[in-house]
Amino acid sequence: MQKDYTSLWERLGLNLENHAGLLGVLSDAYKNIYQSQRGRPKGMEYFDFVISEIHGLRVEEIFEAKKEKRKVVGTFCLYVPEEIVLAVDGVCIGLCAGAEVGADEAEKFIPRNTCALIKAFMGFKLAGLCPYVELTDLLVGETTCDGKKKAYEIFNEITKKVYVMEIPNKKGEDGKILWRNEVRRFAEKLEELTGKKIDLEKLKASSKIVNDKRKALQRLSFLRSNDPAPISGLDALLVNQVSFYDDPIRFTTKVNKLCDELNARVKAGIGVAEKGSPRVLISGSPMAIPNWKVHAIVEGSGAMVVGEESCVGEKNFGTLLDEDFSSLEEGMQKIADRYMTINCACFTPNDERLLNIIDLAKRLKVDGIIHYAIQFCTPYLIEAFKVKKVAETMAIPFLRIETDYSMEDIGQLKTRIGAFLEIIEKGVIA
Ligand code: BJ8
Repeated sequence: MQKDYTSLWERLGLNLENHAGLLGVLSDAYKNIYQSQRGRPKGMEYFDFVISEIHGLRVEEIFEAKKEKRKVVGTFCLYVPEEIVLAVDGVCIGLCAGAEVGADEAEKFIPRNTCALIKAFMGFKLAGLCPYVELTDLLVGETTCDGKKKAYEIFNEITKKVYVMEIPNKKGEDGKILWRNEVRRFAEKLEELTGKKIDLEKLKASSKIVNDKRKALQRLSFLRSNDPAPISGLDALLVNQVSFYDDPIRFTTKVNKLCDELNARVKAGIGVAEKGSPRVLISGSPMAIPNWKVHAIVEGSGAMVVGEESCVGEKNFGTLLDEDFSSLEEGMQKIADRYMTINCACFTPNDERLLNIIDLAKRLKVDGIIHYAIQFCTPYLIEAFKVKKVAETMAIPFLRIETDYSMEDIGQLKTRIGAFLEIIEKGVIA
């Protein structure tokens, strides 16, 4: 029997009627997509529980943390350094959403042809459906794509708590200097917000927490290299999505426990699909909760998603922070340098992303690459052409998908993905 959180949601000013509708839709989608899978690892029970409590227990935990004077920082991009938020004893929450919610409300402020991810974070707030936004003390935006950059201006007019980090467009020495200064400025902003000073000890402790989380996610990624895959792409995607809002220490423990179980499965030759099933890498725009559409279609068609080259995936944990620093200044520098290794399509050039795709395709032994871009996401849509070339060079079948959060194109996507998997199985490159 689930706890009743109505009074908490009421205190946070949510639209209770619409919110109940949203949770109902989410719960149905989860049952259909997730709980219908066969052979799931036992360790996924924790993540099922997290989803069943998506606006419950974690919201309550953060509400309690605020009573203890901890500040809550909401983010929309992988570039925001979580280590610094934790170093001031803050709570860091990723706020990107993967559902078509509040679009009508959002379109009163931003154009219809804005990407679904931006529309969703605006829509969730405007429709009174996101308890996490209401709990935040600071919303951190960034100068990545044009859509986000401009939407944050409006989001600040609505919420009055947006702070924007400047992210360079190029990774040359000038860009790196700009970014290092931005990381320091962010640390000062958080010290001012919390009234707490960051010292070496705190930064070392928070760096370890975030690195341990990355290491656990790396373990999961490496286990997916096995054939048969010991976990479905859907389940692995969910773990990655939950990493953005769960308590980081608890999350790491649960992922490591899951990985122990997967390790045993690998040794026993147990998988979630037959050995030799087509293996697919998905690359492109991030997939926030509950954006499970493409994975569900691929795996429902008999293939396995074995990796995500995206911010909800490899870009989040692929590089560890060098924790070997002996001064605050050196620590900040190493943090800035570590985040500069994220290969977002907002950078030009962005060749490291292509090299990373080659590495991943080899390590995960993929039979096909699907490039996924959210409609109107210009950076990823354009970069897809380079990813296609990489796939051609490696003689790996490639499919480019452009979609949004609606379910209207499900039939069309099933047909295209089905045809793509046939190409893989016949060993013919289109
Ligand atoms: S580091 S990918 S999290 S910016 S989907 S809003 S790019 S139009 S999300 Fe991202 Fe940071 Fe880059 Fe990662 Fe714009 Fe594209 Fe929309 Fe996007």
